[in-house]
Amino acid sequence: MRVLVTGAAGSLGRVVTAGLEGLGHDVVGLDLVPPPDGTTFAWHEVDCADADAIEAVFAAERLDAVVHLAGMPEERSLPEELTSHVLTTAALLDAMVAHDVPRLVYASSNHAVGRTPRADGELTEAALPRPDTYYGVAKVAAEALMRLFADRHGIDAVACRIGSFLDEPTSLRALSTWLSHGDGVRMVEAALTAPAPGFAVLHGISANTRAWWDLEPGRRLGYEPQDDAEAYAGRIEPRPDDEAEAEFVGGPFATAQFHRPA
Ligand code: 15L
Repeated sequence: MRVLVTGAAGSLGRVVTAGLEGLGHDVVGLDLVPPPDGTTFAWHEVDCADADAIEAVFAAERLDAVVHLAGMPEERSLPEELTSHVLTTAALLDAMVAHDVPRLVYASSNHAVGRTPRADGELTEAALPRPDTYYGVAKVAAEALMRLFADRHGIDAVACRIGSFLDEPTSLRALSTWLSHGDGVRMVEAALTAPAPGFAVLHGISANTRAWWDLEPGRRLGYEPQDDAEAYAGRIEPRPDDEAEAEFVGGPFATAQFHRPA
C-alpha cells in the first residue's frame, strides 16, 4: 500500500512510518517541518489545515490510504483545536473523495470520552462522546466527520482512541493506558488492512494487565496487542495526583485544575 502519514515527524509519526516501511508499505510523509535526518521516503512539508495544499499533495501522489497523526497533542483554545483536528481531517477526507483514496486511519484519543467516570465500568467503543477538554471536543468532531464520510462516500475510517503512547509507562494511570511503540504499529497496520471496516472505533492501548478499556473492538479489526505495561510496574513511583487521575478515562485532562477559557 502507498500510505500518506501526516504528522510524520512527530513521536507517533516517526515510529509508525518506520514500522509501516518495515511491513513493506510505501510511505509518503507529511508534516509542517522538514523530514528527520536519514528519511528516504517522499515528504511533503505542508500544513494539513491548508485544504489547497492537501489537494495538491493528493494530485501529485497516487495513494491507497491515509494515516492522520498530525495535530496538537494537548489542550489549547477552541479555535486552535478545531483547526488542528477538525479542519485537517476535513481537508484530508475531501481530497480522499476527490482522488478515490478509500481508507483513513485516525489518531483519535481517549480524551473524546475522557470525562467518562471509571465507576461506569469497562469503557467500550460505544461510549457516548464525553470530552474532557477542547482537545477532546475536537477529537469527537473529527470522528463525527469520519462517520459522515463513511456514510456519505463509503470511506473506510478507523478512529483509534489512543491512550498513552510512550517509550514506557511513567505513571500509575499509564499502567492501564499505555500503548507501546510496537503495538502502535500493529494497531495502525490492522486499521489499514482490516477488510471493509466502514466507520469503526478501537482503543489504542497495549494488552495491559490493568487495562479497563475494551480490547475487543480492536481485535475484531485484527489488532492483537503484544505488550503489557505491567512489566514496568515495579519502576512506577506513587504520585499525589494518582487518585484524581484514576477517576475519569482522561486522567489528568479530566481533573479540576484543567479548566481553560474557550
Ligand atoms: C492524548 O491524546 C494526548 O495527546 C497525550 O498528550 C496524552 O495526554 C494522552 O492522550 C494520554 O491520555 O495519556
